Amino acid sequence: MALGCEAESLGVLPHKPDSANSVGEKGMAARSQPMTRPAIDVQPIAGAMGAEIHGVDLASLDDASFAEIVDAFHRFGAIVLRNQKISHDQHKTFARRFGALEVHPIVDGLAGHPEIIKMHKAAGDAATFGVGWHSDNSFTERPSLCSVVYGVTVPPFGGDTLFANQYLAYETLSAGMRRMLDGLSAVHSAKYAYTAPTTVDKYEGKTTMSYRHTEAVQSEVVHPVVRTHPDTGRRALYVNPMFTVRFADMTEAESRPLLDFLFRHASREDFQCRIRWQEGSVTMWDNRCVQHTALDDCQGFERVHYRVTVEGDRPQ
Ligand SMILES: O=C(O)CCC(=O)C(=O)O
Ligand SMILES: [Fe+2]
Repeated sequence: MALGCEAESLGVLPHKPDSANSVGEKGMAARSQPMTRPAIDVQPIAGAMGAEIHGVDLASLDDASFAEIVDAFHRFGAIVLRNQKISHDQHKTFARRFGALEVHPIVDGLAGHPEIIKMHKAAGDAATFGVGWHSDNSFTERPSLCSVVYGVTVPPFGGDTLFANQYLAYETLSAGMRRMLDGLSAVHSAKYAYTAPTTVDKYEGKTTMSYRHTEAVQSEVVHPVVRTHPDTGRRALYVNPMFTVRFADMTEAESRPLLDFLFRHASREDFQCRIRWQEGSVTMWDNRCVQHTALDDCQGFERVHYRVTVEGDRPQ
């Protein structure tokens, strides 16, 4: 497949050929049946990761097109499907093909669709959900496998989303650092990201998003610092500045210098891609090997996106 060669020469998230994952196998199967292959157009958008996809309709998606999407998802880490028009039910039906949907433990979902978060920034809002590098829901025991976000009201400029390839973040560390990190675990918590001052108090009256201050905010969970992706078999760095608070069995002060180095390294420009939204764009990313951040640079414009996340495995 031409794209596969092209993608691998770019050094982007190559798909491990011996992947044992069932969704991955469907992707491989589709490639061996050229007669039935749909006309889906996948264009890489940066050297490190990311692709833009045209020629699919998520409202009526056949299995062959889905297999192509899964294949691109594994190879590029973040993909944007342009020109979609989907209802909340169609959004959930598409995301469910990747696994069970999550109900966010802290952010309220839509009435009638608890799995869908409306990420709303009104014109003049100070708040933009998701600003700061992170991997979605890493503060939970089984963090999100992927996030599927539908852009509905998009500013004329600004409000892009940045992504960073965490396979590359791991692979570009020295052998000594990799060896040390391989043996470490880290504590993740939402306690700084979702405290009352950063949600309820700060944004009181200034955002339509609402938060539940459940015990999920204060709870802590331990994950390996380097995780193996269950589908691709590749190792990826798995610490992020929004939710990783310290190394296991160390204090926050002791952990800080090395964590700060890793956070800076993990978001290096040459590991990134940038997705510019359009109305009707559906962007999905793999939280097991990608970090992302929203950009809060569209003051004065309304921005509305709907997000669904799919439950993942316990990182290993
Ligand atoms: O709105 C964005 O650009 C991304 C927000 C975010 O972090 C997310 O949807 O998980
Ligand atoms: Fe996020």
